[in-house]
Amino acid sequence: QSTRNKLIEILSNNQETYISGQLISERLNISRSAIWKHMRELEKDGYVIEGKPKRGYRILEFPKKISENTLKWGLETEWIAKTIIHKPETTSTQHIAHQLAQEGASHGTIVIADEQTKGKGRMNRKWHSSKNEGIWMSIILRPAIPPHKAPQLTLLTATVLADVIMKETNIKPYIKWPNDIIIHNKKMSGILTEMQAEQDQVQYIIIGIGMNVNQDIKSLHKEIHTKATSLKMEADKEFDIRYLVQKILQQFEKTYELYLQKGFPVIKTKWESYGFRIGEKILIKTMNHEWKATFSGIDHDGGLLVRNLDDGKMEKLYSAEIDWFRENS
Ligand code: BTX
Repeated sequence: QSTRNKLIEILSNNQETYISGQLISERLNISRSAIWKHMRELEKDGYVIEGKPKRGYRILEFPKKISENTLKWGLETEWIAKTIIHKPETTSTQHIAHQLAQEGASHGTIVIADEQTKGKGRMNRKWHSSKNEGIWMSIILRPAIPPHKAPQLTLLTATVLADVIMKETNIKPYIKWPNDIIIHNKKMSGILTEMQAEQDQVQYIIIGIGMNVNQDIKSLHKEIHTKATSLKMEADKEFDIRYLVQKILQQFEKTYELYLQKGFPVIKTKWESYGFRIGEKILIKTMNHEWKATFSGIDHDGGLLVRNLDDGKMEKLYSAEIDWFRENS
């Protein structure tokens, strides 16, 4: 751990009181003038530090910038994000998370980037992840659930994101099965769940969360101009990404605990309260098939329930793309 990080840690642990230069100097084994230089460096990075003669130093404000330290400041979680890997730029946080998970990273480890150069969506689609304008984060989980239940965690995550968006913006988001968060018919957020499993046991699951936060219509990539939106575009103000990440992590931990205790039904109810176009006609696409049906909701295990328009039969699907007819939109 660098001197700088140790210094931030000492200051963070003393939020209410001043900590004397003397004490810092002893703990870090550096001179008083070195401390003073470190403090100036921290201020350049956006920390607001108060220094009082005879009393010492304390942090008044953390920078809005994302870093391991700023994310941990004030984060109220028991197990999630105890380990944070932050990258200013990376190909995909999913890549890094897979590597870390294979090397044994613990349950709750998160990987977060300011920018992704090869952000990915499902089925090798691209996920545009512009610099400092969104949340590009992967969560490593080691849940004691059978592999077939993994998709439930995607639905769970969608309710977490929807809850946070609703709370912070007062705008009601919708969830498009299985993994899109939609506002005013445009995609605001996507979830990519990837799993490593052996027969009956999940080794690890990586939940990738992408959320557009501070993009303007101009900074949205031209490929998604017409079909994507951001929190800023919807709410007409900038959001503090660090704060939002903390809210998501806290809500995720709470919801995950609830899910382990009570099972999927609680998630299902919540999901359906945000469920997009339940009761309406939808177009369903699988690898080699396309048909029309009525969207009836999700089943107790998270499967998509649809009533076939041709024969009226109820069907349950676990992987498919859904869309709607032009006449509905
Ligand atoms: P998806 O396959 O449902 O959506 C991908 C599609 O969404 C693209 O084909 C494109 O049309 C559209 N799209 C691409 N970028 C954006 C964007 N920024 N906003 C809105 N629409 C977009 C969704 O896959 C899952 C996305 C997960 C992204 C996270 S970010 C952290 C983690 N790392 C990583 O590489 N992926 C995940």
